[in-house]
Amino acid sequence: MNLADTIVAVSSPAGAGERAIVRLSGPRAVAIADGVFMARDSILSPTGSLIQALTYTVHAGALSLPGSSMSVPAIVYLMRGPRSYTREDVVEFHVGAWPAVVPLVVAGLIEAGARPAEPGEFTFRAFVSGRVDLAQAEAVAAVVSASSEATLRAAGDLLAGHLSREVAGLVGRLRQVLALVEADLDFSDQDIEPAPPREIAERISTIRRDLAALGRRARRLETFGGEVRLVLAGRPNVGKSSLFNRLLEADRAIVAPVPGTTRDELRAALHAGGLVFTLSDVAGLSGAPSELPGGTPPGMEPAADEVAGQARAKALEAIGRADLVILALDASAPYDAGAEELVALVASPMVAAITKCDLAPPDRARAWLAAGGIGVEVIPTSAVTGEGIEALRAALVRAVAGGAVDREAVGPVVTARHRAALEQAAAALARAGRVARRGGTAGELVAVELREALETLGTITGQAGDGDVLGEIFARFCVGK
Ligand SMILES: Nc1nc2c(ncn2[C@@H]2O[C@H](COP(=O)(O)OP(=O)(O)OP(=O)(O)O)[C@@H](O)[C@H]2O)c(=O)[nH]1
Ligand SMILES: [Mg+2]
Repeated sequence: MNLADTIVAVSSPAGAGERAIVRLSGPRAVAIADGVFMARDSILSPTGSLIQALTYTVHAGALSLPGSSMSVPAIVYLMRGPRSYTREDVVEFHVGAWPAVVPLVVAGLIEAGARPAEPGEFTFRAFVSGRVDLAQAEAVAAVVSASSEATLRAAGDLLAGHLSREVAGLVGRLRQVLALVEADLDFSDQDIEPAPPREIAERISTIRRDLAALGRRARRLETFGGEVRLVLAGRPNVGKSSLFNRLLEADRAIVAPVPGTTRDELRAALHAGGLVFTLSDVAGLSGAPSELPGGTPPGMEPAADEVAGQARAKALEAIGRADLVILALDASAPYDAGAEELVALVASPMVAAITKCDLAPPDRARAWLAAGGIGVEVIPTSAVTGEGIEALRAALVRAVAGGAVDREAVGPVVTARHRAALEQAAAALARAGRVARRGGTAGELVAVELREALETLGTITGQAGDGDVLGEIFARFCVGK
């Protein structure tokens, strides 16, 4: 792709319509357009020449195309860079959408010196010129291919830069911490007071928490109008399988009073509010989530046996690919550090279901969530009485459709790629925090992990430009966008 070329493509959808739009962009756009266009009625350019015309002007006239004796009526919209979509000079020809004429116009403009645009090249130029970032460029592709109004609204959120702004905020804070760490490294032989390791670790852990919370608030673009992967997560024996059966109104999963009853993942389709969820029941998480990048958090013991280890790996995998998680908390049980670790693992939006409310009031579980600053919607339920089951269904639908999982702040829309980057950055921060807490000579290692987190977050907006990622993203575009 040579970005110095002036490119041309049909940028209106193929098929029937009243008008077709043929778009030119690049340094010679105005000159090429002027060569083929005869203005009939040009208010803002008395000479009739586009060369002298001001930006944001509209001109009615006709195209006389090289290699054709036909004259095609056209309206020209002229937008000079940098205030255009690509930040280059852009000229749009609006012509009748006659199937025989439109290709003729494109061929004529190529004859006059333009090159056919590659798929996504207009948006790619907008990206290269800094007009949009990568997340917004992806949104353009999503807007174009949106099949429902809900998807369109979701893509609009991405296009508006909601995600990019939140990521930029985190990146700024991370840079500050990195600067502190690097200052210690660079000036360690001089007489300045280094930042205490505790403070560094604390700041890293706050950013990591906010990053995890961002992941939880985020709404997946792919789930708008599509199938939602929903996973029941919780400590063993809290009543996940009972809730699974109640939600499905069927006796599908084995329920027993001993912890560790569920081993394999069990899936079933759950229909609610016009959405189709794939609901998964998995093993309760008791041991250390050591399969995760970042290793075993302190205070979590390894799995008791081989089967339990496999069951846990399956559960973690299911939670990892969930679009939405039901966090099951037992109203009748005490709360331990394990539940906190569990919450930290979940990077998807979450709804909390407090189970067994026929045995105990939901207050303790509520207080525990509030103390941990876990801002999710909380539904008290009982699989025995059926209390809260309808409310839970409604909350699941809201979490997807309205995005109101966290009532305080509706999260940004993300794609699967963005989610993966958020998770990877969180894992790097978890490692950085652990190393930082050790203090001593670990500064260099902390800096390495912080840089990794920064770079990963940079891939969301495209600052850390990786050719493969760019190629893959723009390959999904169609010509003309
Ligand atoms: N009273 C009461 N008991 C419940 C409720 N939900 C589950 N139980 C009981 O709690 C025990 C565990 O229920 P399960 O549904 O098997 O729990 P689980 O979370 O799937 O357990 P694991 O698969 O071992 O992780 C069983 O004895 C259930 O009968 C409830 O709402 N009220
Ligand atoms: Mg179970």
